[in-house]
Amino acid sequence: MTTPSFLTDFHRVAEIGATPNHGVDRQAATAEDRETREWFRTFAQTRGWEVRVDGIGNQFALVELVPGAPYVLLGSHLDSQPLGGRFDGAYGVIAGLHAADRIANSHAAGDAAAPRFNLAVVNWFNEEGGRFAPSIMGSSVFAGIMDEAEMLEVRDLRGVSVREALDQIGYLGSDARPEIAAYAEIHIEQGRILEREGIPIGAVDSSWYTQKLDIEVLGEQSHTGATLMSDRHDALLGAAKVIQRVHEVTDQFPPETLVSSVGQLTLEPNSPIVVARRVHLVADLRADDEAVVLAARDRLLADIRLIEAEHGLTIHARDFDVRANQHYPESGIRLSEEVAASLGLGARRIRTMAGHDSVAMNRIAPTVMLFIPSVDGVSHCEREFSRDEDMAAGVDFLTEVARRLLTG
Ligand code: HGY
Ligand code: MN
Ligand code: MN
Ligand code: MN
Repeated sequence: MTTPSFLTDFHRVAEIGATPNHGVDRQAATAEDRETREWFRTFAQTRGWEVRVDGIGNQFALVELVPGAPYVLLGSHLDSQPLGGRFDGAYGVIAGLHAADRIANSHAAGDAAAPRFNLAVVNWFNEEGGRFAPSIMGSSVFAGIMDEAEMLEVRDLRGVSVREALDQIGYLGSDARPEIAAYAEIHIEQGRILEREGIPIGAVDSSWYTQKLDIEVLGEQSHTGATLMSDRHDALLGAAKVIQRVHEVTDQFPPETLVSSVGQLTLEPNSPIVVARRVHLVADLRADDEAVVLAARDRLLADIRLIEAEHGLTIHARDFDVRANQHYPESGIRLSEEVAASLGLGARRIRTMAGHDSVAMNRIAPTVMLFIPSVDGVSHCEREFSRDEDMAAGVDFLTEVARRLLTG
């Protein structure tokens, strides 16, 4: 049973940055992001929990159960994609807060097994990477995978740095980071497997290899009417051919073994009668097998050289946001399977093609990653949806996982 307040809180947070078709737009360090952070802080402080903000804007709620002990950390991210879904990330943060609330209450009532650790909930900064690249930024800095000073200087397309943006919303913190004993994250699957098989819980065992290619196409600005075709060096035409090649290279691999898209493109000067001088685009390449991504990237780079020569362009391509395959610890998966049995909930092992903060945390602490079903498997869009009963079952599940991690 989950207290109705979980669903009330979930729907309350979904109103922050709400978009016309039931999505949200709460990009990192925007006013909408600040508003969810205020909600998170109020939830914790009304329960007497300590709240901290670290140097990259990660926000923590700390529930002290064993003075001086490390923390079992629950959480996910409240930032979203532009025109994103209201479940991605937010579900895991609100579920974490409610799991912590239930555990804190049972400890206060004296009817809980003696814990070895404290409990905390985190709202990671900039998991999505839509405004500031790379993604999974806050948890990667926390895990020591990315450098804090370097990430604070990353700038968005308008030239605003992470440092400036966090400062503007009052979340450029300096609090000490809690010591972590274990990490557990629950998230929507963002795929079709659990829904198709009618299984309420996924125990994530591995994540796909992913990387992005940051591509800059440089041509020559000219008049779309007065310039002879033989004199044109059209950056947008070159970019269009690069995008086409991304898909053609992907199609050279067995179906669904490699996934790719170009989702972001900026154009200069972007005028109807001016031949573009510069296009910036980002390609996202993912596969279960790292060798497939690397082979696809190499084919693409070779094709880019041909496009350069054919149109008299200069094209720069840079790997970034590279995330190696991750395998989650067997101990965590077995714990999830035991919890599923104790709650009478169906569960199955599942891989993730999407990246998550747990990919970073898995590098520094025993990590449990859990999924609930996504309706139609869609995400990163306003149509993203998960059912109340699946969300409620997930909160129950996460609470029981946290209880067991606390007694270690
Ligand atoms: O990269 C991802 O898949 C995540 O949504 N940031
Ligand atoms: Mn997410
Ligand atoms: Mn996402
Ligand atoms: Mn003119």
